[in-house]
Amino acid sequence: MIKNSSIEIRPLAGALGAEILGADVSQGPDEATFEQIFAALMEYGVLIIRDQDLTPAQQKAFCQRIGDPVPVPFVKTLDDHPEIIAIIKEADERTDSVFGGTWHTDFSFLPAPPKASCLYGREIPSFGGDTLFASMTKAYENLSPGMQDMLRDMKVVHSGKRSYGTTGTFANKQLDSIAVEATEAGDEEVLHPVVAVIPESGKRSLFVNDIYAIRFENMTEEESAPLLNFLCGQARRPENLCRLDWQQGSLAIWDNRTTMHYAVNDYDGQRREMHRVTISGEPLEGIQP
Ligand SMILES: O=C(O)CCC(=O)C(=O)O
Ligand SMILES: [Fe+2]
Repeated sequence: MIKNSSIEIRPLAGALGAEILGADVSQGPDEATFEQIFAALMEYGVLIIRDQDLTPAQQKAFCQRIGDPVPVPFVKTLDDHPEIIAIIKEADERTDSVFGGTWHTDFSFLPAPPKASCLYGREIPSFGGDTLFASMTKAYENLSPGMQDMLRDMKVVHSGKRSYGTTGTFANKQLDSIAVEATEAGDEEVLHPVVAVIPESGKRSLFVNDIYAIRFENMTEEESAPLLNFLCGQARRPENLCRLDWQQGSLAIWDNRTTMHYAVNDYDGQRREMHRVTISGEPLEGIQP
């Protein structure tokens, strides 16, 4: 039998990511094991915990130890579990983009962006369907001192408008297996620091992503695009990524303030089903003067 006290942490790549073996999440890991997992999450940014067998209630109970689930905006949740989004692609579904198939940070357009997300693999294709992650702390560290200084006091507008707004992707096109609403609330904008300071670690993280970071404060989208594209492009460099190779029963958790991610749509003909719980966070603080 797997013991909670003997977890093994194996780094997955140079920039971020670790695999956790030997944990039993269904039973609720003891406090010392939970602390080890949480410390690993802060250190590695994304964890994949292998070999779990979880009911929705067990997944939620584990997530609750990290924080309260976020009331889910725009995306339909499970009838019995309003905290859980079922991310499904059917075997006969053909789309040019899947849910999460653009580089993003979950719900970064909320005034208090989620602290973490927790995704459980219920049905995994025999190949394909990986998720890519980028380290936004390493992306920041690798910028020149001049660029870091320039970004230091800048703010960036985030909005879900390109996806969930009145003219967003989901206003025109629905996915087959996930119901998504596009509404005026989707057009709302919030301001975040470009460089967020993570309370648990003091690390600095570049808080931009390809889809929800719209423009810098007091600038137009057109003016902002070159620098936003540069910053996201630096984050997407292969050296700054890790790739989660899902297996049945894998449970991933990521720090949503220090990473962005991308669901790879390369498994047409195979069914994939995941359950996501998103965990609430605090409004982000920038670098203090
Ligand atoms: O399906 C995936 O691999 C990831 C989807 C996604 O973006 C998410 O769960 O937040
Ligand atoms: Fe996501």
